[in-house]
Amino acid sequence: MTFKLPELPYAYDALQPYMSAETLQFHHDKHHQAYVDTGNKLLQGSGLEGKSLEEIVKAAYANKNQGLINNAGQHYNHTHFWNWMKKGGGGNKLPGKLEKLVQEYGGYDKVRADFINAGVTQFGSGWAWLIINSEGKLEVTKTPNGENPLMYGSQPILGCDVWEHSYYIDYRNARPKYLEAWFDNLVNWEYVESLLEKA
Ligand code: MN3
Repeated sequence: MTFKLPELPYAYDALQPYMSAETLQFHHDKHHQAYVDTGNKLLQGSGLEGKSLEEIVKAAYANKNQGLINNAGQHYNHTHFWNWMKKGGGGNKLPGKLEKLVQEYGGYDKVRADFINAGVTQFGSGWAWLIINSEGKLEVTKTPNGENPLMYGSQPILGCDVWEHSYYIDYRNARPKYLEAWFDNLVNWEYVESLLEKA
């Protein structure tokens, strides 16, 4: 495959005041575009050209191809990240399958607290995640830089970008405030549920 920058599924200003148009313009048009462009260069001659994005991400990690771990990983992460947000998102009304897994985990408040804590405690750049582990249970994890849970054999169903480029314009250094606002006001739980169907 050739990586291609997807369109945002909403207008640049749709997520205000929780994420500004300026942040989305830089984050989508500049940062994600750079991962796509660099990823396409690195894909040439890698032997992975015909594979799906998910297969490329897993193979990059297995082969210790650091360039593709970074850039294919970030292309996967951001392609989902735009869909993990929506105007009027967040809140504790969850679709059915997800609600069941959340209750098994210990409830919405525990998921929220653990997810925010994962993002706050990821040292430097990276991501906070909700994943489905190999036993089919919900788990909260975090990964550094461009890595993601696919590389470790789990299915990500929700991820939040905690690189500074995702929040510095709107929140400066206040990563906890960003994570709380993101979880409470932006998460697209229907998209999370749609990934569960595939997990
Ligand atoms: Mn990012």
